[in-house]
Amino acid sequence: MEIGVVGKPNVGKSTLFNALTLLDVPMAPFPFTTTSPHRGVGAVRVPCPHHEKGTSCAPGNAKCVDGVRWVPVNLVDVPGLVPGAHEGKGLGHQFLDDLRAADGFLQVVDASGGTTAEGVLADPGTQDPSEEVRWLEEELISWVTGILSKDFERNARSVELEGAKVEEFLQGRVTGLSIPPAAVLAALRSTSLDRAHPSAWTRAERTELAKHLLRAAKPRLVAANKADRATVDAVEALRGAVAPVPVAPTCAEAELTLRRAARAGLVRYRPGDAAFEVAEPSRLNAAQLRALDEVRGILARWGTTGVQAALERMVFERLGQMVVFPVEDEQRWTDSRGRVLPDAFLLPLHTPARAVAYRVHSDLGENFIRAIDGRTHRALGADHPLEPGAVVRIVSRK
Ligand SMILES: Nc1nc2c(ncn2[C@@H]2O[C@H](COP(=O)(O)OP(=O)(O)OP(=O)(O)O)[C@@H](O)[C@H]2O)c(=O)[nH]1
Ligand SMILES: [Mg+2]
Repeated sequence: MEIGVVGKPNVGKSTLFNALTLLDVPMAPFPFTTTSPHRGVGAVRVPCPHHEKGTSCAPGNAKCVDGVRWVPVNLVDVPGLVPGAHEGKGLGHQFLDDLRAADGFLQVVDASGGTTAEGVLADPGTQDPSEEVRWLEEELISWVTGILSKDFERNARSVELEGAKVEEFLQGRVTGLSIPPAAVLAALRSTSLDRAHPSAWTRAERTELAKHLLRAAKPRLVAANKADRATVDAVEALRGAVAPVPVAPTCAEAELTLRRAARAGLVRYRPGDAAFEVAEPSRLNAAQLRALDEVRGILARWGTTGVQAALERMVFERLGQMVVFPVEDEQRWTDSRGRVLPDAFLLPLHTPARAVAYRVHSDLGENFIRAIDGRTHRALGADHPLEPGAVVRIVSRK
């Protein structure tokens, strides 16, 4: 699972990325601060089932804090895109190829309307953030159209000659874009393309197909950032204008301030919290206290900074993921070394038991016999869909 953080320049993509990953990639109030993609790891929260066993857990991959598991999610921060990027404007869109593996896009916009399409600061309220949601989709479409179209006619003709299936041909074209076969079929069905004659498809028709491919396979969520400078009405207007793409207000700068202060032990704050406490006021200077006061005002107005919530909506709502806890002992919920609930994996909702086994280890998938539900102790067959929060043992040959 990987999420691409995308958008026009200077809207706060890197700030949001740094807040989520606690990395330190450059941020600045001008466009094209980021010139190449950065990868990092954020985390989403789920309740840890360890309390059901009346014991604590021993997490390997996903830390547990106060009964909450923080499950890792990969993130990619890319340079800003400008309208016309596919024609080489701004930094072009070559770097989008680093988003091939992304399962969805978190688009950061300046909800305060204070950044031009090219990322230059302007007076708040003078720019319309819904515009960038529209044209960013167009840039993504032309990127996918380009990938789809390479040597298209010649290849399409040989598909026709060989009588091969057009959906398999298309799947081959978009391998590496991590678009599942079901999405290719769904996209094809949404168009009225003549499946028997792909070589006759025009560029416009391939563009239409790319649009449906993106809609079927790459869900988007808009982070209405710089919400500290935006009005609730502006965020609502944006929501209305970009529906059905959902909008989540965020204050990336405030979240970054809080997470860094918490890491330094200056405040007590967990991402997603509606409040924080200053741990040691004497260690803070006047400027830091002022900054924290400002953050307090933002929390009072918006509830939270919205950053953690935006990531979680993306992962759970848009990408339809759930968390499963594989164990080796279904009674004690331990691995072979006696560690309680060592792993927490993100998987698509209702993933069948055997696919969960494959995710743990390909050997377990290949030699799958059955799974055992850690709560009911019932045996589950290969196709049995798992529920969010499932604790499950995989039984395999050897
Ligand atoms: N007021 C306000 N400013 C923010 C917020 N988030 C980021 N900024 C500021 O916006 C400016 C741009 O932030 P970056 O994170 O560098 O933006 P970017 O989208 O990565 O920019 P490029 O890499 O140039 O495309 C910086 O001055 C940030 O401090 C926010 O929530 N509120
Ligand atoms: Mg950046």
